[in-house]
Amino acid sequence: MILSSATQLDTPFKKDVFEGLTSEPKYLYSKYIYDQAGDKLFQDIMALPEYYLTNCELEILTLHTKAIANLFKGDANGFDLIELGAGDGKKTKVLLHHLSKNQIEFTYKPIDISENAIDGLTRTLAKEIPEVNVDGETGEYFEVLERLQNFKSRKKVIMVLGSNIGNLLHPRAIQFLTKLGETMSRDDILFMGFDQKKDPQTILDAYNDPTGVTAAFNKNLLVRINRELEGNFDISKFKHWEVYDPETGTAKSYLVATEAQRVRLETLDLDISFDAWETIHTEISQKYTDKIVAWLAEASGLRIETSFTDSHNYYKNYAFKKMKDPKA
Ligand code: AVJ
Repeated sequence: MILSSATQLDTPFKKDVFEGLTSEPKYLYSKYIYDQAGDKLFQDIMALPEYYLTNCELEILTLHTKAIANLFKGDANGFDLIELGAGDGKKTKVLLHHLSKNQIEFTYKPIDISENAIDGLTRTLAKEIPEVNVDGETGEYFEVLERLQNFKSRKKVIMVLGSNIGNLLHPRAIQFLTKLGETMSRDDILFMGFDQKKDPQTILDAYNDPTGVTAAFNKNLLVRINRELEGNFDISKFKHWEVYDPETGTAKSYLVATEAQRVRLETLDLDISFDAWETIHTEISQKYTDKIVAWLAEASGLRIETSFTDSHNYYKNYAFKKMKDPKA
């Protein structure tokens, strides 16, 4: 595993893949699943009967549209609605419809890592709810945080749906929430979805569907590496594996090598060897309780203003505000 001097790790993707596949144990970051094929596979996941998260959050936004809109709406100046990881905006549209029907003044600013997603969302919104002011942008969570500082002239609502925060281990989640809090003024709201602890079987099933959509989603990491880094992963020699720890609430995804093998990544001039049954850890999807969310909030200088849940209590959306007087 010697990197020739000619090989440049000149993009975050190259650097992260190199580091992840030369580490022990091996890992890859789940954010790299989302290229064009990955976006499509995630759409397919959201349509799976086992993947309850999307429907639960849609139910919450539908049942509580009015209360949520009232929480969001500012004074006569209106507000900016900034959504991180907007995706196809299916759930958000419920809110957007209500806000525009009630002539509440706001601008919708969807931000997503996928340019694809933003282009698609902007197009469908122009058709479906043309009254809404849309100003989309592409970018990653942590890099977008800087730009949020610029929204200070009126109330802002930062929205992160889909339990996307679940991809972060607690220390990183606190870092993320703290940074979000630093961009917030007193009346601003952070509105976030957190998937809740529940029957462990329900959670395992959601990440291990019998039709193999989730497996294909996970394996898309290898497909992408093959395409973008001239790799020769034999996808059929890796198996999707999911575990869930009901104590910590952490679901973890792996790709497991079903036999010993070598893989070459031409672009990185890198040869990687796998023992039989060696793992690549690819994703965590954290599950929460009120207690854990309250702890995360407190550690981040935020407080829970209110929360909304679905009819099964599977999922919760929390509205946070800045803590009144941190450290008092
Ligand atoms: C989009 C990160 C919330 O972790 O539930 C779905 C991604 N991974 N199935 C999740 C995902 C496997 C999803 N998030």
